[in-house]
Amino acid sequence: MARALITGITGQDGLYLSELLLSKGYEVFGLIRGQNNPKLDLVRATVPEVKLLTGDLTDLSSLLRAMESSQPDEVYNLGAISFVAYSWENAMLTTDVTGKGVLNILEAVRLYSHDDPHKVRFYQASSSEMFGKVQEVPQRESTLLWPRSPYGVAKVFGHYMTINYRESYGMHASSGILFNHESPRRGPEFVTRKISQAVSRIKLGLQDGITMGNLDAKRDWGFAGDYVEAMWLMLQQDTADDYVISTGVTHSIKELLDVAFAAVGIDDWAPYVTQDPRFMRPAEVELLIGDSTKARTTLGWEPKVAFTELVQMMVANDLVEQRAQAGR
Ligand code: GDR
Repeated sequence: MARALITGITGQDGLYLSELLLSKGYEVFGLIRGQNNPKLDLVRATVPEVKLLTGDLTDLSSLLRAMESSQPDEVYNLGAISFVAYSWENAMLTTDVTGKGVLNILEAVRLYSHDDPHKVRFYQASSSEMFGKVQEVPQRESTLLWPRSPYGVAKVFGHYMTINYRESYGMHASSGILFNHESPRRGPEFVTRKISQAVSRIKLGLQDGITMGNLDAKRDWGFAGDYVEAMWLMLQQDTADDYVISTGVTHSIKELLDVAFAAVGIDDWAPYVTQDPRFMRPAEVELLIGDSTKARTTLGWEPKVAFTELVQMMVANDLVEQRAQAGR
């Protein structure tokens, strides 16, 4: 039975990846941070078969212990402080976790597999945020990175450190440059879920409107369930490499609002939406659109859920959730 260790088990990707690996017969271990982590119950309820280990990406000794207890064949580093807007307010913490945390886990994998650099296959969750002020459209693996946030800078560090460990130590370390990926499990601070929750509450008469930031930014949004499949495929290749994972289609926040409000029968969302500088960022990533040709040809991967279906899925889920909460 293959064994996998996942950091960031409490996030949407950690949960979807756990389900995928469990369905393939893996024994799955999840690294969980802190005392009384508020998401512990969610993980236990969603994927009860996952064995949880205590550890923190900023604490190398805890990562070494996690490696020893799980003896993994594959390590997926999904753990990060992942909310871009927050990273300006907590740049150093973001650097420690999202950046230096990658070095810590790479080092734990290297020390654990000192007798055979191929003993463990490693996946790093890199991000389209690394493209920032885009230098090429669409963005591909070779596009120059120009991050626009402390989060993006930290991800660039992790990305190159992964490549460096691959080149220096011959480790099977791959980096997935994943464009935005969403699901009903997405945290409510991210724009898709913020909108799907608000739209559902507006429809149910629980909320009057929604306050937004920049409505002109464009993102390449896919479904998280499709994207974790790409992570797994990367680690099944003979050679480690870097891959862009994206749909190749971009939409603005305004278009996101169009689809989300239309899903509850509201054609004109203008009366419900206001903007506030509070939700604007000091530097914005205006346009993301990924070219995932390499992943499609080499991994045989392709996204299955398109933008409209994704947004409708999220709104449908939130309508049920919000209705249930309101009834309580
Ligand atoms: P992003 O996701 O920063 O792309 O990073 P997010 O959903 O937070 O923002 C997307 C775009 O929406 C604009 N926006 C708003 N965003 C939020 N959160 N709230 C608002 O009210 C709002 N109004 C407009 C933003 O300015 C931005 O342009 C996500 C994260 O998951 C990262 O961890 C990951 O690496 C990348 O996707 C790929």
